[in-house]
Amino acid sequence: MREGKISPSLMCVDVLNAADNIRRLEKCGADYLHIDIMDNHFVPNITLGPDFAQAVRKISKVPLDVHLMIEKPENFLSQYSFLGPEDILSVHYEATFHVQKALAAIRGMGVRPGIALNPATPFTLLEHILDDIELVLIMTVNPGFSGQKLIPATLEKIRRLRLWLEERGRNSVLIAADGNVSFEYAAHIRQAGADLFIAGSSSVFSPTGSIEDNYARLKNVISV
Ligand code: S6P
Ligand code: MG
Repeated sequence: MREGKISPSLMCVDVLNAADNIRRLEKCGADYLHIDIMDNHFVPNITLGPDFAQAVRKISKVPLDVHLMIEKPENFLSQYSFLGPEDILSVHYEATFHVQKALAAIRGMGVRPGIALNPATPFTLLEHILDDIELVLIMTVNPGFSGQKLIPATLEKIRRLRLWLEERGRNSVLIAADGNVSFEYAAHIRQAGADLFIAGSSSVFSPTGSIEDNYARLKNVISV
């Protein structure tokens, strides 16, 4: 199994100490920084925006993993021109009629394209866009909010997706899990075959420990 990677979700940082939190995450060895962008249309909430993502880029060299939860993302990609070849930019399959066009445009920007799937969306829909993606972000909760409960069927979805990708010779495509990736669930998600763990209020930012202790604990869980 490949090494599991951690992408702390910056939606869960202490907002008034965001720069400090980011530096601490960098010292912990964070593999990516996950940035949730919402538009109050695709999901009923608003969180971070492209300016925040660009500001993070200025203070950190950690690759960014930008998760667009916005309708018609193809119309907003130019706001992410500061991203580079190590960064991931994910759009939702459900958010556009022109998903291949959006993914090809991300590739054209020199950024790694990712596709995000809501819990009810089957991964078999990816059959004809496998050349266009480097990551599948499986939502393990319905998108929009932190602090939700994982939907158990999504664990089986990850397991089957891993096999489905293998059958198609697409092992290089990464699988990310996003939503309630707790210390407990992370072990199951790892078993199912995920590569990237989006870590929010139920792990790295859990009030039960410091960022440093929580990060080390999660790393431990996914390193078995
Ligand atoms: C949710 C968003 C996620 C959250 C993450 C928070 O719409 O895409 O990235 O930030 O789920 O983690 P937790 O542990 O609070 O669910
Ligand atoms: Mg997210």
